[in-house]
Amino acid sequence: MNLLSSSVSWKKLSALAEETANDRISDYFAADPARFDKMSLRLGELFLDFSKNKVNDKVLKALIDLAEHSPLRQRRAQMFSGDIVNVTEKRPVLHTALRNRGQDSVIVDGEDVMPSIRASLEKLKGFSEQVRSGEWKGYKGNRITDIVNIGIGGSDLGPNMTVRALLHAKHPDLKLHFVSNVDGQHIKKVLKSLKPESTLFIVSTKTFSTQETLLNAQTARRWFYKNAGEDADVGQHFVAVSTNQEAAMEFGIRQENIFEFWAWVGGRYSLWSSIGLPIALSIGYEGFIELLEGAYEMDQHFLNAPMEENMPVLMALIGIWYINFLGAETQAVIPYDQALHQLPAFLQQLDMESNGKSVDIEGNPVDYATGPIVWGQTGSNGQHAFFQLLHQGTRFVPIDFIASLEADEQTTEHHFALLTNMLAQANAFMNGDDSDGLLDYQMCPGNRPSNVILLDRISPRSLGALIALYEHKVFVQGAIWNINSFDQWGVQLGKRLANEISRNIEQKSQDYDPSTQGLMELVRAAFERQDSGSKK
Ligand code: G6Q
Repeated sequence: MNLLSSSVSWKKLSALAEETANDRISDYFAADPARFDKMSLRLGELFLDFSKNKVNDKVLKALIDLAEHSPLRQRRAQMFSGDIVNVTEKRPVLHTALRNRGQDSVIVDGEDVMPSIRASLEKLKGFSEQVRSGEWKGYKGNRITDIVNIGIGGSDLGPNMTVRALLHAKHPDLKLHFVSNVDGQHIKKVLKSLKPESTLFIVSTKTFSTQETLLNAQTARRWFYKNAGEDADVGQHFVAVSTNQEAAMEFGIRQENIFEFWAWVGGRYSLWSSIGLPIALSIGYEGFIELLEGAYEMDQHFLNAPMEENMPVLMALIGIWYINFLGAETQAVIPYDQALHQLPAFLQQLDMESNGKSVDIEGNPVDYATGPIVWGQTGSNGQHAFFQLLHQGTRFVPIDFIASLEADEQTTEHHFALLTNMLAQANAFMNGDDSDGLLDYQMCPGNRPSNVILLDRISPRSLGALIALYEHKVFVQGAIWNINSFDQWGVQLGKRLANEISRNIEQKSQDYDPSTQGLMELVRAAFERQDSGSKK
C-alpha cells in the first residue's frame, strides 16, 4: 500500500465519502444561503463558481488537510525556482519563468535564465512586427498573407487553440493555418489554397525529429520549390521553432530564423515560449504579452493565495474527491463559446499526458486512480448529443462549464441564449427533475456536480489566466498523487515504434507477434501494388 492511500487524511476522506453518500448538493444550498458567495472566487477577468460541487465544509477541510500533508508546497516552490521536478528526464520545468513578468531571477545550473527568455521575446517581437507590417517580403517581394504552422502535439495544440480563441483580435491581412496530422490529406488541403510567394511556414518542433512534422515540412518544401522554382529563396519562407538548431539548419532554415527555446519547456506547456510565434503573428506582440501577463497573474495567485481560496488548488482537490473517493472516471469540459472549441482537445493533452501515470515518483506502482479521461466539446451542441448520458446515464461525470460574459455586438441575442442554456444545464444537473406526474424514465436524478468558469470576455489576458489555471490544477493533482506530471514515456514509445515498424516493413522482418506481422504484410503488399501501379 502506498503512503498516500494509507495516510490519515486519505482514510478520513474515505470515511467522509460514506458519510455523505446520500447528500444532495441542493440541500447544501438550502442549509447555507451564503454558499454561492463562500464558494466562488474572482481573479482579474476570471470568475470561478465551485459551489455546485458535492462537497460540504467537512469534505473541503479534509481535502485541504490532504494537500497540506502532501509534497504540494515543496514541489510548487521547487517548480517555480527551477529545481529538477521532472525527475525521469532530470530537468527543471519552467513554463512559469517564460511568463515571469516580475523582476525575480530564475536560476538553472547556476545561471539566471531570465535574460535569455527576454532576448527570445525580443526576437519574437522583431519578427512578428516585420511580418505583420509587411516589411518581411517573400521571394517575389510580396507581403506574407498566409502562415502555416507545421507541428504536432505540444507544438500544435496550444498555439492552435489560442489563435482560434482569439480570432476576433487577429491581423486582418494574415491567415493562420495549422498542419499536424501525418495524413497527407491535411497538408494537401491547406496547400491547395496557398501561393508560395506570400506563404510563410513555421516548422515547430522541439526535437526536430518528430516523424509527422518532418514529413509535413518536407512536403511543404517540395511544394514550395515546385511552385516557386528551384531558385526561389526558401529561407524567406521557412522559419523554425526548435531546441535543435543543427537539425533545423540542415533542413535549410537560416540560423537567424530559428527561434530557440529550452529543454526545460515541456511540449504541452510550451505555448508561452517561441512555440507561441503563431499567436504573436496573429494577435500581435502586445497581445502575446497580455497572454503571458494573464498567466503570470494566475501564477502569483497559485503561489500566494491560501489553500482555501486558491483556484487551482480547489479545482484539483475537488477533482481528487471525485476521482479517488466517488469513483469518477472522466472529467467533461464544456465551453459554451465557439471560439473555445479547441480547448477540450488542448486540455485533454495537458491533463492526460501529464497525469496519465501509474507509478509514483520513486517508481512504485500506485494503488489509487490518477488522471481522469478528459473529454468534451462546445455547448450548446453537446446538449443535443451526449448530455443525455450526463443527465440520465449510470456514470458519474463531473463537468466544467466555461463561458465569457461579453457578447459580440452583432450577435447579443445568440450570446444571451448561449449563456442561459449553460446556466440551465448546470442547474438541471444539480437539481434533476422528479416533478409530479413524471414517469420513471422521464425522471432525471440530478446531484451531478459542476464548476462554472466565467471570463469577463475572451481576451489574451483572461485566456492566459484560464490556461494557467488548468496547468496548475493538473500540477496540484500530480503532486498529491506523487507522480511525475512532466514526462511522457508512452508518447516516446509510440514515436520509437512507428519508426521501427516502417523500417521493418521494408526489411520484411519476422520479429513481431502474428497480428502485427499479418497487418504489416497487408500494408507492405498494398504499397507494392500501388508502387508497381504507378510505374505502369
Ligand atoms: C508534449 C509531448 C508531445 C510533443 C510532440 C511534438 O508534451 O511531448 O505532444 O509535443 O510529440 O514533439 P516535437 O515538438 O519534438 O516535434
